[in-house]
Amino acid sequence: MPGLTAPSDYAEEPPRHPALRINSKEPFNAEPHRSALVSSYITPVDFFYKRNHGPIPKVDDISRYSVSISGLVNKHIQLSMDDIRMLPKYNVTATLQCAGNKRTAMSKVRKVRGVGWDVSALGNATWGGAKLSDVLELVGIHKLSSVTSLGGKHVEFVSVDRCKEEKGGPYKASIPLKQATDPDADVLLAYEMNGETINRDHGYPLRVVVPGVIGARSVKWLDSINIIKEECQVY
Ligand SMILES: Nc1nc2c(c(=O)[nH]1)N[C@H]1C(S)=C(S)[C@@H](COP(=O)(O)O)O[C@H]1N2
Ligand SMILES: [Mo]
Repeated sequence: MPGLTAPSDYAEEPPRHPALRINSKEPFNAEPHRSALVSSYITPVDFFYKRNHGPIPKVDDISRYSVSISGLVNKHIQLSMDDIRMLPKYNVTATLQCAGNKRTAMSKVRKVRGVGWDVSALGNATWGGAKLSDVLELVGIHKLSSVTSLGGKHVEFVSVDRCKEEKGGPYKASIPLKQATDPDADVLLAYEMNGETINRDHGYPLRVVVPGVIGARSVKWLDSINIIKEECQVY
């Protein structure tokens, strides 16, 4: 994995704001106090919830970083950060919410498994980056496609972080090709958050942002994109 590596322990985690309520230290899962969410329309990066499944990946050399695109598509490519920055840049203001938000309250009714979130596992940010629909055109997939000529119907995003849930395998998730190739769906490969370079906790150097669906689809530290037939089956 050129340029992007996943540490095997928590020795090199980034600094975090001390006011966050920590629900799990390793992996780091934390949310702000609810007052931080209502005090501004855009959630400041420091107070944006952090949801991780393993140690935070590191970029050793940004010039070696690239994202590969392959799978059920005729053309396979590798894109550097410069290639991605060369595409038209969009700023999309979108809310991310973890599917586990309010789990602590739900557990009072009936026991649910997972990180015990209060009510603030969500945030609203302005994400800056390239549209996935433009990126997929580089491998010959047209806008508003629901299937590729090789039978690909889903777009899978793969990272490098090691997840307990995946027996140490990398985090991944997919969305339908139709959504990925719809310019109006605003799916981004984002390198900025609130006007600044996205930080390590939120996916530096590049993350997916899929507006309108659970946060789990917005894969951080993007390593590769696969065009696949069936929706990704990971946890
Ligand atoms: N590579 C990777 N991407 C990931 C995750 C992860 O653990 N690893 N967590 C997901 C989940 S469950 C959520 S809710 C969001 C959280 O994004 P944030 O930490 O930027 O708030 O990222 C998603 N993307
Ligand atoms: Mo999540």
